[in-house]
Amino acid sequence: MHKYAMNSASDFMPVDRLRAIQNQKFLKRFRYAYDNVQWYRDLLAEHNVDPSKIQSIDDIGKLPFIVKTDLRDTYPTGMLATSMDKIVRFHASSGTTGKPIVVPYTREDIDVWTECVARCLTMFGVDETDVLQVGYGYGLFTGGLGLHDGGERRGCALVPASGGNTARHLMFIKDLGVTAIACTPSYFLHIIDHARKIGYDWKETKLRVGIFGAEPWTDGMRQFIEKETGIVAHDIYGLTEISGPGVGGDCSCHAGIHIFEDHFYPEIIDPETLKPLPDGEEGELVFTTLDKTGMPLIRYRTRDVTRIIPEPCACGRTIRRIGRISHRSDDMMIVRGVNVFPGQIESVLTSLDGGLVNYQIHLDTNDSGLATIEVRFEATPEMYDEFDRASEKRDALARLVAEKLRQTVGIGFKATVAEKNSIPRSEGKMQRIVDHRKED
Ligand code: DLL
Repeated sequence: MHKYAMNSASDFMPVDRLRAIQNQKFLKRFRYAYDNVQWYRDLLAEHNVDPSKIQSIDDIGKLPFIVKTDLRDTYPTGMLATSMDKIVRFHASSGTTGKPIVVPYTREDIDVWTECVARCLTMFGVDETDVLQVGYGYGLFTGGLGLHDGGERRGCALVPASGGNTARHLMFIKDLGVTAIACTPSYFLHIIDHARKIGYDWKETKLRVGIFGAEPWTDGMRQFIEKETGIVAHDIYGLTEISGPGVGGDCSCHAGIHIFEDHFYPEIIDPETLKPLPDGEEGELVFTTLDKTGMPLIRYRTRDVTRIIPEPCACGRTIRRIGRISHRSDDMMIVRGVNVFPGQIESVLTSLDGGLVNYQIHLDTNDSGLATIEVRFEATPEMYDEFDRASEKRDALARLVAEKLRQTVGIGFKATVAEKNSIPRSEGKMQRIVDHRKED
């Protein structure tokens, strides 16, 4: 029996009990980090924090934040809180620049993580009767092994397909009677695209659940996926620093992501003033790990932008929800003084007749030094006749999209209908923004 046997009862515990557990775990974990990580002691000294003044979780606001660059600066193991013989695995998150963030896991850390993924699967209605195909990459990325371990704990039959080889994904879904698939939403769109090309009939499969995360995606994308394939699409959230997938997920109400608060304590802060914001207000998500022994993190700034949803969920779970991650603060583009988010652009594209299209956002500067933003998107056959490239329909479609974007965002856009299959597909996380201003 695992110490953290899959225990969905924790999702439903009385709120008072949950808060008491959080308080008790927080005090223990804070003390543990202080006692075992020299870097953390130095951080508190730098901020003149007397650890004896931290007497309950209500004092958390007195503590400084830990940010991504701290983890890079202490690469590879400067925040390790235990001896190396207790570490059983490393994962790493790929930074686009500089050193990756390396996260060491103890046996207990893997156990909590696995339990949380299994709790997510329960929430998605997946159990031992299911065949789960994992299309997240296996390796340093947490997606593959995280879903794999959690799926095994839930008792599923695992198909560890990893990312890529789209034709084989489709073949196994049919031939192995796969009922649930886990991969990035952008990779699943690619799978759908391929399925269309080969005349694949989703009705001939047993697939009924999709487990999508690791990158922002919209309700429009969910509707498209569900309509196209007949499955129910669930959202799974997580980040390497905190443990990996399964920090939270959405229940069948699809009204936000339940956070496994008995292991990860969430706060929302104003990223400018760094002050905590009340439930309901949007800001940056901050986590404190309540159980981690390898690399505990107290008040870690995720850069993900969302809000805590104060209302109880109709499913009866008492663990709180956050709104879907609309974007990362790093993904916010400032164009001619206006804040622009990829999600706004995606919602315009998903509102078009004819379904969802692959797209990319290109930022540049024109000859007069003015910032420009171009949305390149591939049209579906329903949108215009792809064989008639010079058609007025194509130009009209581009004009329509540019106008809708201008109305939604409030600045002028260039919209271009791209050649079919000219926008790169991704087997993992899709890079939506290409910033040519950074190329010189
Ligand atoms: O992406 C862990 C993961 C794997 C989550 C598989 C879900 C499924 P990282 O590579 O460290 O870890 O990236 C974490 O991805 O801070 C968010 O910005 C983004 N992200 C993760 N899940 C979601 C989601 C994994 N469901 C970063 N919606 C996070 C929106 C997400 N963004």
